[in-house]
Amino acid sequence: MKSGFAVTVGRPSCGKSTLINTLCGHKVSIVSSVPQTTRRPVRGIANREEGQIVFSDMPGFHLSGKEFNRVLNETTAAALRGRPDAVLYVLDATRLPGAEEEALAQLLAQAGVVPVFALNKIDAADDGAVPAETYRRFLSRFWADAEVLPVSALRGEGMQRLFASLFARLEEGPPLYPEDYYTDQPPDFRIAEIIREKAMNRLSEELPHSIYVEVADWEMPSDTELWIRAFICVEKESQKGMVVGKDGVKIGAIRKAAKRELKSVFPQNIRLDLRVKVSKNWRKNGYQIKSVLGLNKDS
Ligand SMILES: Nc1nc2c(ncn2[C@@H]2O[C@H](COP(=O)(O)OP(=O)(O)OP(=O)(O)O)[C@@H](O)[C@H]2O)c(=O)[nH]1
Ligand SMILES: [Mg+2]
Repeated sequence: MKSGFAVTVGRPSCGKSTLINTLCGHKVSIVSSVPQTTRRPVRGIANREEGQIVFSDMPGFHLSGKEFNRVLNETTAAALRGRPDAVLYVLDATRLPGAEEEALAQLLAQAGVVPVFALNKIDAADDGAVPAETYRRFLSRFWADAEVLPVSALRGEGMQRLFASLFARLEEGPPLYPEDYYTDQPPDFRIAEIIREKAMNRLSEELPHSIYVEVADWEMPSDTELWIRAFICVEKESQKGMVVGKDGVKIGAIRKAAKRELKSVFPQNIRLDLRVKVSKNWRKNGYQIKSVLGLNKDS
C-alpha cells in the first residue's frame, strides 16, 4: 500500500475542486462557475486499493495586484514549500495556455517540482477543446517530457490513468487517515462553505466575490438536532438587499439549498437561521482578509 500528500494547482475555474470531488468520490470542496471560489486549502482523501492520497485543493492561481489575490497565491506557494509528495497541475481545455499557466509553470519549475498534468474539461468539445498536444508543447519549455493526461472531472473520465500517475509518485506507507475519512474539515468550516456555495451560485456580478459566510454558532441540543446560526457577510450596505432579494426570496432560496446539502452531510435535523450583515470593505482590510482566509491565529 502507498500513501502521501498531493496538492492541486491551476488557474481559477480550471476545475480543481470538481476534480478533487471526483477523485475522492465525495463532495469535499465547493464548486461554482465564478473564479476564485476556493479560498482556503481544503483536504480531500481518496481511499483506493493502491493506497491513500490526501489531496489539498488550493485556491486558483491568479495574476492580479489585488491584496486578496496576492494572499491566495501565497497559499499555493506555501503549500509547495511544504514539499508534497505529488503536485497535480490542472489545465483547462476550454482555453489556451496564457499568462497564468506561464507564471505557475515558472514557479513550479524553479522549485524543482515535476507535476502530474491533467487537462480537464475535455468533454467541452462543442466549444472546441484545446488538444493535449497544444498543452504538451507549451509545457515542454519547462519540462522536456511532460505527459498531459486528458480528463473530464465532470464525467469522471480519465481517472484511472490519473490515479496511476499520482500513485507512481508516492512511497509505500500506511494510510495517513482512517480509511473511511474523505475530508478533515471542521464542521463550522464545512457549514460555512456549503452556504457560501449556494449563495455564490445564486448571486451575480461582483457579489459572489464580495461575500463570506460566518457561522456565529452551531450546537446540538440533542443527538437528533443541529442548530446553526450563520451570516452572509457583504462589503457594503447597498449589497444587503441584493442578497435578501424581493420579499426575502433570494436568501430563502440560498437557505433552502444549503439546508438540503447540510442534511446529506450531517445526520441530524437541521435548523438554519441565516441572515445578512455588513462587514464593511472587508476585502480592503488586510487583517479581515486573513481572518476570512483562516490565516490569523485566532480565526
Ligand atoms: N465541462 C466541464 N466543466 C467543468 C469540468 N470540471 C469543472 N467544470 C466547471 O468549471 C467551473 C469551475 O469549477 P471548479 O471546480 O469550481 O474550479 P476550480 O479550479 O476549483 O476554481 P477556483 O476554486 O475558483 O480556483 C464549474 O462551473 C464547473 O462545473 C469538466 O470536466 N467539464
Ligand atoms: Mg476550487
